[in-house]
Amino acid sequence: MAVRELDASEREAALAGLPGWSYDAEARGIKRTFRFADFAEAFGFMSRVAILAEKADHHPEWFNVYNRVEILLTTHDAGGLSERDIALATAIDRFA
Ligand code: HBI
Repeated sequence: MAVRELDASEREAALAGLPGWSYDAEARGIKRTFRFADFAEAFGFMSRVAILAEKADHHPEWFNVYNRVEILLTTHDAGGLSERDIALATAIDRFA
């Protein structure tokens, strides 16, 4: 099924259910920063996200330094924010 970019109203509605995430117009995606007790916790979180991403065939753009993980979700195939990003963010929030 072709994936498409969400329009502004769809984006607003989706973000209402994703507290902690914000839309980055330049990156055309949603971003959230997570902070953990230490690097080991941060990396454990990244390992769990990696498994989700593989299962969803949808992968984050992310940055990690010590206990901080910054995640950007955007859909390259759609050229912006899509349902796939919302679904992955929702799954990530379940165990963040
Ligand atoms: N991950 N974020 C993101 N965006 C994509 O478009 C994407 C992906 N992971 C895999 C994927 N697309 C594949 O479906 C295509 O590369 C075939």
